[in-house]
Amino acid sequence: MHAPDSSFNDLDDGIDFSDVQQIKRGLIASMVRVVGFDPDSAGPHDWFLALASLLRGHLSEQGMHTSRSQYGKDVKRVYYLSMEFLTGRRLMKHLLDLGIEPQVRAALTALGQNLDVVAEQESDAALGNGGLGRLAACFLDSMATHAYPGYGYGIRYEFGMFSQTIENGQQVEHPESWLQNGSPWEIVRHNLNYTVRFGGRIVCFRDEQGHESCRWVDTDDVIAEAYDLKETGFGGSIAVNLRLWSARSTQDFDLRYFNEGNYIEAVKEKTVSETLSKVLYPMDTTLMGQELRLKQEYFFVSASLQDILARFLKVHKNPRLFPEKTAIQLNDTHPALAVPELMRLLMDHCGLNWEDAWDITRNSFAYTNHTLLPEALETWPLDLMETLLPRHMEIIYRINHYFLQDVRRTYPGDGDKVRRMSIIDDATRRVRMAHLAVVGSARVNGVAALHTHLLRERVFPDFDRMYEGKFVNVTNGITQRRWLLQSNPPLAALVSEAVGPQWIRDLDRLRDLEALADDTAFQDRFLAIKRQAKVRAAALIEERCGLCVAPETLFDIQIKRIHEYKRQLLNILQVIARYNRLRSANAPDLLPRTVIFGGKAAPGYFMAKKIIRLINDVAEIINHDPLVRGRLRVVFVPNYNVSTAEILIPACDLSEQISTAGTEASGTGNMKFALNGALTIGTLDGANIEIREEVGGDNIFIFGQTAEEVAHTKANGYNPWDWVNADEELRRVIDMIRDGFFNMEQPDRYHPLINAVLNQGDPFLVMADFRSYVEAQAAVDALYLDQRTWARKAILNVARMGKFSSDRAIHTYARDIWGVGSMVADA
Ligand code: 4GP
Repeated sequence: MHAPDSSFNDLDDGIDFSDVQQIKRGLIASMVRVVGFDPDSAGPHDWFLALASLLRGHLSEQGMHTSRSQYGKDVKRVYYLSMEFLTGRRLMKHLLDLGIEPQVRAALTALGQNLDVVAEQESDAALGNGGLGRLAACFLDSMATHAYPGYGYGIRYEFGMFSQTIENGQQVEHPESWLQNGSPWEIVRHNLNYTVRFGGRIVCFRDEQGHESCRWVDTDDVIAEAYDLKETGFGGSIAVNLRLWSARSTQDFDLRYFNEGNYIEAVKEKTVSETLSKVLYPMDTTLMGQELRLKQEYFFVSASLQDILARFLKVHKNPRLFPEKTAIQLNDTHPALAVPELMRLLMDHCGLNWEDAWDITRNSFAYTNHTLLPEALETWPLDLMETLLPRHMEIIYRINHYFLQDVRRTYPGDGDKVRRMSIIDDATRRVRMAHLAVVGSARVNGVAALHTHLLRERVFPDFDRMYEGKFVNVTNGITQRRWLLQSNPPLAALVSEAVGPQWIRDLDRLRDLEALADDTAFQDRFLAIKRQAKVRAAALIEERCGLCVAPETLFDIQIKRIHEYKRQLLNILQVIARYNRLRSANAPDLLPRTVIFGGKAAPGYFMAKKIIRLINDVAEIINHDPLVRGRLRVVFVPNYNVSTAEILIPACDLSEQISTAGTEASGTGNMKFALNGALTIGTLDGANIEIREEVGGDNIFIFGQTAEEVAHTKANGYNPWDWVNADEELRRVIDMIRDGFFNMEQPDRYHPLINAVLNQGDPFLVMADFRSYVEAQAAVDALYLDQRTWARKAILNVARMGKFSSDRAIHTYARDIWGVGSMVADA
């Protein structure tokens, strides 16, 4: 496959990373040659760059070995197309994967540096909003660890998720460029680029045999340029490539303007094109119909598919083999334009006819849905699509035409069904991207058992009936490498000591911990580690919020995007009720608690921002009230991101997973917390249900209405006031908020919030679940008093988390959806 003299097994300057001296020399060389700084005066950030550059060379080498072996075996590959990859920092991950953390630490120490300080220099790459983006990052890790021939494609946003500060209790957004100081991990490939086209018109002609072919002409073009990041797996021998596209103008200067002396006009075109990869849309689970977003979607889809096809055609001359050698996963509908794009490439570039192209297309894709919220189902206006992507619109019309023929054949005379299932919504004149993705995919999956059930029953019932076996479930998972090994080294070490280190690749091994759940010596060590993590989190809170919190108190944490359905509001109502109890004359002996919130609200999401403010206003009053000192604190940790999660999750006693049943597709934070020995208080929603199945009903606090009950309550004319009026404690809490108890300076501040919840039907049943939530919280208090029993249950939670590894999820995708094998198993 490659010439023998291109072997690179013994590169002259290759470093033996088990040798501290060699690493040290390598670091100095990297500092001098790559960073270009004198090692004598270099600071931690320079050393971070030197170290990252050194590792990048090594990772690139691993990547090349992986790639050669994939070509050599001509394996089936899997491509993960995602608008978001929330990877967080990479340095420590790579060191752990390669197993060289102690050596690198020693080498840096010899150079007068501390690895932890150096690692802190890295910016947190937040190229994603929340769950769906972080899931993508966990999946790359599992694919690399288990040697699946995986490949990620996304966008190299210059500005990722905004950074958040809290000013006067309110969220303020600031642009955050993870690239401000450059990213030493990237391998820049200026010469690997594709043209992505927009606008223009279609010219079609027929040859003598009657074959029609079309050309897309007079387009506005943008260049997509590749930037590669190597994702290591545990053990470090395999690297999966994450290719992110950056937009570059096709023209640097428009010479017409330049010659007229109008310099600014001359570069305008360049600036406009390059905005395509400028910024991540900071909304999760909500639709925003902007043209720029649609362009971003097409931009990354087109570049990725051109690249995928080029790689395939390098080896295979026959495009019909494509589905045998390629599986493409669509992470939500954001990349759904991949369906018409592949059709276009196969027909207009490879010369295939419609039938063959369609056969290949629908056997190559699979689509994961991540949310049931109706407002998140993407649709795009027909006229916008026709203007921006005229060829794709033609293809979509034709896909829809044949598809609806099928529907009519299967259900003769059912015009309603045809209207409901159509990819085009005639009433609103929009394209339904989810329908396109379902029709164009071989498999569609939900991300937890309940979610998949509801997808089939409520969102896509017609499709489910028509396509038997198309809808499947793959419950989400998380990588234990980042969420235990890396983020909680003391607990990871204790676990390894107890059950051996195999859990790092096979999380089911944690099951052996069950035998130690009653062992008091083990419990003591477990509790000591929890306390140590709480001390660390307390330091973070002090630094970010200027607040002192006591590690002896129960740490009750809700960190995730701020969303009405996730019900941070329910949590803060419960906090207020607790505050009232503590202040009453016959205050019960309530356990001291620190209630911690964190999360970002979409910048235009009025209610979510109000909720943040309410939490902060309530915190302000409670934290300054001497009556409750030492018994209740409320903290809102600003700028929640992956790095913050890595510190807070190990410190958690009580994990809040309290969404209205039937709204949270899965959740993955719930898994991370339990893996780190927190007990969950939660509803029977998303993956909580499966967590309960695994850990046992005695080891989790479940409350609230089930998804079925929620539907029933709503169908029977739910009136939130009935619940408020029937519950004196709740009534008082609502009155306090309404009367401005927490915001005397502007007492009506929360009227819109109260009004929206109580007078507009409380769509997320906050009032209906309040009482049962408070009762569950009381059970938490009672149990926490008994530290032995608490520790026992927490240990059992850790022991029973095997199912929630992203390794299990990836093995399932590989087997049931992609039909790909592990390279190791293949060997
Ligand atoms: C999230 C879901 O809200 C969450 O329940 C799920 O665990 C996660 O995807 C991964 O599947 N959805 C999004 C989104 O992040 O933007 O729709």
